[in-house]
Amino acid sequence: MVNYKVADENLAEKGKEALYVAESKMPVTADIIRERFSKEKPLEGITIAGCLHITKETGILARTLKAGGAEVYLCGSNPLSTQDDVAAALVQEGINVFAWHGNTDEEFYWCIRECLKAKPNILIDDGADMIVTAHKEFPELIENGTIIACQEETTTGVKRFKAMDKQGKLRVPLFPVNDARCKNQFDNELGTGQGIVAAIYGMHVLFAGKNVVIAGFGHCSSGMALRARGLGANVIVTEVDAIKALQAKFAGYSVMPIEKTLPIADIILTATGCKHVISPSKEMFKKLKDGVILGNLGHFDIEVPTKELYEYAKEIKPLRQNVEELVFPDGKRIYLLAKGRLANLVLSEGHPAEVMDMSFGLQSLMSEFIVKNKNTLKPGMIDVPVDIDDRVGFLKLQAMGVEIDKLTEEQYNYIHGYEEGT
Ligand code: RBV
Repeated sequence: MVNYKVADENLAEKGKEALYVAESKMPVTADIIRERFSKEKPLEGITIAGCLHITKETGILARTLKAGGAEVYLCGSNPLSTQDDVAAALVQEGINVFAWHGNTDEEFYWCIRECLKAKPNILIDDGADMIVTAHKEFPELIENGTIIACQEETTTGVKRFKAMDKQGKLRVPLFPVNDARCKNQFDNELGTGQGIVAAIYGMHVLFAGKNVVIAGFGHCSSGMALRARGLGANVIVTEVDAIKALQAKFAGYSVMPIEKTLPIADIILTATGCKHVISPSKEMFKKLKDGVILGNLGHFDIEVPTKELYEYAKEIKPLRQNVEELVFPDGKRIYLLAKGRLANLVLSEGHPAEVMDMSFGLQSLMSEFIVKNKNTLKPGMIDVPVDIDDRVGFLKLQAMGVEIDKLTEEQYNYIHGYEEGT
């Protein structure tokens, strides 16, 4: 029996088409790993719950985990990122899905709880909400060993787990899959980087000649700065980290405090993982330029102070799908993308399948790793093994038909030795 609650089961046919498109762009997850999983069934008897964006790419991951023998439960990791057609198609395939576009905070957590009620053995989270809920509301799943280990997909989630671990509150083995090279150097840099087109989808705006402020210069935001520059924008980077600020400066960007950018910014896009990148005060809001586009590509909707902007605005006009015009008391207008939520997922379809292939290839192999090593895993943060990270890299190259060199024995010894010098 499939357990589910989705928006509309009749959307399944459309969802299947979306999944079909993603299949052909995800050869590592959909072909190479799935083929082996189908034969070896490494996840037989295991229930996996994923709190992930319900997109066609996540659908491909679910298919691969199921092919490996797992019972799969899914709920959305953001109220606005669920693609209702994909959710409906997955239900038809026997994936248990609790997700619909536009659910309320209360419904969002209801969906998480429905997944946890299935007593999952592995949790794959994106943003930490499901695993934190398991700690708070389903402690027995941790105490009685039902949950073997967990996997985290995104930077913000990893940040939360590091804080939990430091305070001694993380009670499960936690693999920060986000931090693997095959994830953060591709999905974050290229996927979020290309996500700046959300501003184009939202407002059909020309980047060339615009002052585009990119808040942050980590893996995600540095990718965004590069793409914005490629479109001809005058890119200004804001940072709090000295080294990242220097990297931005030497990459040729202007660097300045966010406050100084407000009167000149045409577009402000955030991906810092922090809150209140624009300080939530009337004084700051008054500095914003008339017509500025504000968008967030970080995990939570508090980077741009959404709530305070709504409170300050005297009028909120829905303008286009998931874009609102906020009219300030002085008549100034600003354009808010995606209600301050991840514009790269809400206004477009999320990160393209080609990069999600690597992230979800890693997630698939990590679930297998957890099952194989279930008797030795201890609570706390555990890095993704380097050989699994490397393997995904090799598989991606193989799928793309790219060959690379191999070290000779002589070269290997040289690289690992110290005696040869001048
Ligand atoms: N992300 N998933 C998709 N197409 O399913 N797109 C982006 C997709 C993930 C990405 O890995 C990132 O770390 C996270 O969403 C942010 O919530």
